[in-house]
Amino acid sequence: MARRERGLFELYEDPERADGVIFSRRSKSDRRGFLKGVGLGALAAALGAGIPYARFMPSGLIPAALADESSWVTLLATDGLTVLNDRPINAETPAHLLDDDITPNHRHFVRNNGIMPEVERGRSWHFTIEGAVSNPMTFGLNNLSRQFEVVQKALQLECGGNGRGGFNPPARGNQWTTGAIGNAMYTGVRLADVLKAAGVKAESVYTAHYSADTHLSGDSEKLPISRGMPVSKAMQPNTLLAFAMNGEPLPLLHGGPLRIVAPGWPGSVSQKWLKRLIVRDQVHDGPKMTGKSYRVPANPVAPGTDVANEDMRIIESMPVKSLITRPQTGLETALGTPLAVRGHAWAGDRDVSAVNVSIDFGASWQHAELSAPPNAGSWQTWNTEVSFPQTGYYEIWARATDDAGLMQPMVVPGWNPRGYLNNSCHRIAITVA
Ligand SMILES: Nc1nc2c(c(=O)[nH]1)N[C@H]1C(S)=C(S)[C@@H](COP(=O)(O)O)O[C@H]1N2
Ligand SMILES: [Mo]
Repeated sequence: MARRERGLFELYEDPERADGVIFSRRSKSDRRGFLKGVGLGALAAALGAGIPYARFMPSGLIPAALADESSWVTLLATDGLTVLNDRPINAETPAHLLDDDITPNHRHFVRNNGIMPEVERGRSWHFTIEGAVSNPMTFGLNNLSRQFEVVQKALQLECGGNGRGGFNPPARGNQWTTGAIGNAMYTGVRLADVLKAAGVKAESVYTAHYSADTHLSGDSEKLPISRGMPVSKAMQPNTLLAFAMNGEPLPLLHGGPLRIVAPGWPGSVSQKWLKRLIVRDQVHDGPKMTGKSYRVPANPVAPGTDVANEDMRIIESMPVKSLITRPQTGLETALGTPLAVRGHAWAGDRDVSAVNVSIDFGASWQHAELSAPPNAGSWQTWNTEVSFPQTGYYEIWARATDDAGLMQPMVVPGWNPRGYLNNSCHRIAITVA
C-alpha cells in the first residue's frame, strides 16, 4: 500500500483521492471509484475476503483493515476518545471522561506528529545526553532508575493546540475542542539530576530533543518534531524523564519506553520516544521550534492577520484553564434538587487560586471549593453545588483564576495563526424539568 500523507478523516471528505491512495498502483485513468463496481474485486482481493454489504459502504470509506494503524484508532474509539485523525494518530477525551483526579492511560489524549516507532516490549532502550555538557552520557532504562532518585508525580500535559476548534478564522490542524489535556501519575527521574550528572556547561541555553518516531513522508532525513526548552525549565524539579505512567511501563502511544514530561508547557515540549537530548548554547531550532509552530504573535493581532515569523514568540508556560467534568453536558435534571458540579483547573507553571461557577451566563458567580495540587505540576480539583430557580435551559460556566490574578476569558482569546492557547471558559448545557 502506498504511504498516505493525509489521514483517513481528511480523505473521507475526498472519496476520489481515497480510492487513489488505496489503489495507487493502478493507473490514474483506471481509477473509477472502487465502490462503483470496478474496484470491488480489487478491494476484496486486498482485504482477502468479499464484502457482503458492499452496497451499503459509503463512497470513499477506507476499510479499517487497510487504514494504517487502524487498530489504534479502534482501540481509542472503543475507550470513548474522539479520534481526530489516524495519520498521524490524534485523539481527545470528552470532558466527562476526564473526571478522575488521575487520568487513566486509556483516557489520556494522544497527539502524534509523525509515525510511532515500533518498540518491542522488553527490548533495550538507550538514551544519550550530549552537547554543552562536560560528561556526555548514555543510559539504559535500568541505569537511569539505579543512578538517580526515582520520583512519582501527577503531572498535567496539555497540547498547545487544545481549543483550536474555537478560533475564527479557523486554524489548520487538528480541531481540538477541550480534550487535549490529561493528568497522569508518572514515574521517572528528574531531568535536572541527569543534567547535573552530565555537567551542564556555563554556555548552555536550551535543550534539544530527538526521538524515534518517523516523518509522515517516510523520508528518513526528516524529523516529525524536535523541540526543546530553556535549561531553567529543564532544571525544574517536576520536569521528568518518565518511564512509567499510572504504574504501568509507559505505553507506546504516550512515548514509551521513555519520554520527557514538562508540565504546564505546551505538550510538544514533552518529547515522546526520547533517544537523545542535546544541550545547546542557543535556542533550539529543530522542526516545530521555528516559524509558526508552537509560537504565537509577540503582540496581539487582528483575527486573520498574516504575521511575519520574526514577530512570533515561542509559547512557554500555558495560561490558566478549567474543565467541567460532572455533570456531562446535556443533562436533564429535576427542579429543586441541588446539582453537584465539579472538574479540574490548571495554570501552567502557576497554581490556580480560585474557580468560580455561573449558571446565568456570567451575570453572577459563586465560589467553588478548590483542592491544593498533590504536587507542583498537577492539575487541581474543584467542586460546588448549584441550584436552579425555575425550569428551563441553563448553561454552567466555570472560570479559573491563577495565583497572579489572571482569569480565563469568557470569549476566545488572542487569535493566532495556528490556533494555540484557547483558554476560554468551558460551558455545558443543562435542562431543568
Ligand atoms: N517524539 C514525539 N514527541 C511528542 C510528539 C510527537 O509527535 N513526537 N507530540 C508532542 C505533542 S504536540 C504533544 S501535545 C504531546 C502529547 O502527548 P500524549 O500523546 O502522551 O498525550 O506529546 C509531544 N511529544
Ligand atoms: Mo501538542
